[in-house]
Amino acid sequence: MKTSFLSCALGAALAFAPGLRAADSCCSQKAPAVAAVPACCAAPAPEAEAPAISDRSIYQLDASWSNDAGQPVSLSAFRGRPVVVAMFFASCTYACPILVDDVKRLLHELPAAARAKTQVVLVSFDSERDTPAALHAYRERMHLDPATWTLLHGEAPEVQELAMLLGVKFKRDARGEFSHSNLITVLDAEGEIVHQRSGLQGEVAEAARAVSLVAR
Ligand SMILES: [Cu+2]
Repeated sequence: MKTSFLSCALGAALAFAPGLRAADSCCSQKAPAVAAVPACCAAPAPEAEAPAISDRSIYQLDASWSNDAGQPVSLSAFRGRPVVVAMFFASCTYACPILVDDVKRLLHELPAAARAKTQVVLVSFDSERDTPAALHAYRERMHLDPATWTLLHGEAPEVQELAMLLGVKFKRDARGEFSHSNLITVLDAEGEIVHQRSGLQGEVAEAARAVSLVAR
């Protein structure tokens, strides 16, 4: 499933790619046929920039997250590889451990080469309790290999925004627990949604196929 969700303004801004800029004023007039290159134009051209992030990509979010080592992480750091994203909270005793297990099964179904390229990003709903230290304890408890799994803490507005873009619904109850969707999302190398799997347990083959296609 692909979803177009970011604002037209962002899309419009991206239309003005750096490569399409008018030449600098000092270079825009027609030079005399035999004139030397003006000093302002003699410098080597800057290195080609990475292509602009598409308006369908969640990597347009410029929010800053913290990983379970307390280091700042932006989602666009995962650009260039298949990414499996799920939202969860560490003190969940029912659905989230099953969801994490589903992602483990998905990874297990991947060919080794695809698995080596794939990153799993778990983002917590629980901005209050899921500090980097709490996420680190969760990593240990659930045996989540740091080479593959990134656990992210964010502030409530960023968590809301990401949940909205992924189509994840969540609600905190009076006891501080969350009821939530159980959604595994596969992102392509550009951060666009290529597959979503809803529910717990059951088949993960289709999601694994989607990851494998991105990993090619
Ligand atoms: Cu849960």
